[in-house]
Amino acid sequence: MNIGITCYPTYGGSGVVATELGIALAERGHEVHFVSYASPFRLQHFYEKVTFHAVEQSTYPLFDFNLYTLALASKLVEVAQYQKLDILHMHYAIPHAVSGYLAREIVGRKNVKLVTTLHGTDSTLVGLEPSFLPLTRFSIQESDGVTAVSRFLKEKTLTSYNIEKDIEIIPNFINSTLYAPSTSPDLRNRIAPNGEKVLCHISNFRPVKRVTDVIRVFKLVQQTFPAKLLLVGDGPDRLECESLSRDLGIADDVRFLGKQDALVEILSASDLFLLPSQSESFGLSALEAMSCGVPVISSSTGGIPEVNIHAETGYISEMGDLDRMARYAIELLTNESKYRNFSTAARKRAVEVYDSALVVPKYEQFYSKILGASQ
Ligand code: GMT
Repeated sequence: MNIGITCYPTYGGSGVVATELGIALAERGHEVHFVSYASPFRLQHFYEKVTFHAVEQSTYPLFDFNLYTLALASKLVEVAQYQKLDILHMHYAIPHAVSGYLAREIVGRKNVKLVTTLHGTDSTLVGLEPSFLPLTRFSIQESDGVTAVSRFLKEKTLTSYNIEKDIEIIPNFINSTLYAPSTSPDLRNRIAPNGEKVLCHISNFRPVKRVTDVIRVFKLVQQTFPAKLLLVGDGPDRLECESLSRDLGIADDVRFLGKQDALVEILSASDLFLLPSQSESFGLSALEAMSCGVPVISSSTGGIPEVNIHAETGYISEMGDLDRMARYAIELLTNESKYRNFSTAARKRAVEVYDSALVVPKYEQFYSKILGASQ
């Protein structure tokens, strides 16, 4: 198949999943064309069957605003026509599904099919804002196929937009060969030279991630035994988090690492992953941690409980119940055999349920179904 993929090229779960999907599809023999304003950050190597097409954004004195949605639609038309695309696969509905809709209408419904994958806030938050709601609803309804990354997201979408649409659940996935526990003690010794426990959190530091909860839970844990906290990523809440860790007197034990590519090394040097989000359709970072054998302490929001199984791969608490999260963290980190069982179960679940070799074929089957439906 010839597949066009549009995603956000920056750090973020939807871009990661879209890029890894494109790479995996290319490795399985498909022609993949990424179309976006910049090359996806995860696309770091040369792949025979992968091409990137940049969306040019023209400036014109009359336009005080950005016309990316339209420029993307035009580029999708060009790529679909010249590369003979079968599928336009839009990741994150806003504004991609709208551009995809325009492109498909121009190229012709018989010539190319539109698939939209909902990732989270595109459907549950931003998409519901009055300025976007009619378009989000319309583009979901008008897509030839829609997938959601969790059962939670599917159900939330159907009820929020009051639509009847077949939405296929295709969960996020991981390359569990790449995301595997690595045994190098070097990094760990540098992070925790006195054998301290290491807690970790990775996100884009947006308010929905509640990174300040991570810091407060860490403070409670640290009152029981020496520990270090690794915070990976960057975003609007980072400054507040830095000053909170100073105010709580724990700044020396909290390391803000910023955006990092070496996630496997960092996760493998960690004992526990914290994800106390207010909203999370899936929680790809939790899956990355699990694949590296790191149990997860998370909130119960959204699709997280579909990924992190309570009392098996980690623990789940009500969002904001910091005492409970800290109690769970302490319980796991002070009971060696329980910890080992949780770590093994986390890795096992990542490999047996979410490995890319199991999930990528579900997208291929979905594309075939959509293409078959039109013949
Ligand atoms: O929806 C977002 O907040 C952005 C998006 C992203 O690009 O990181 O995150 C969502 O998609 C990820 C990949 O499918 C999921 O793992 C995240 O849970 C989801 N975020 C939210 O629902 C808040």
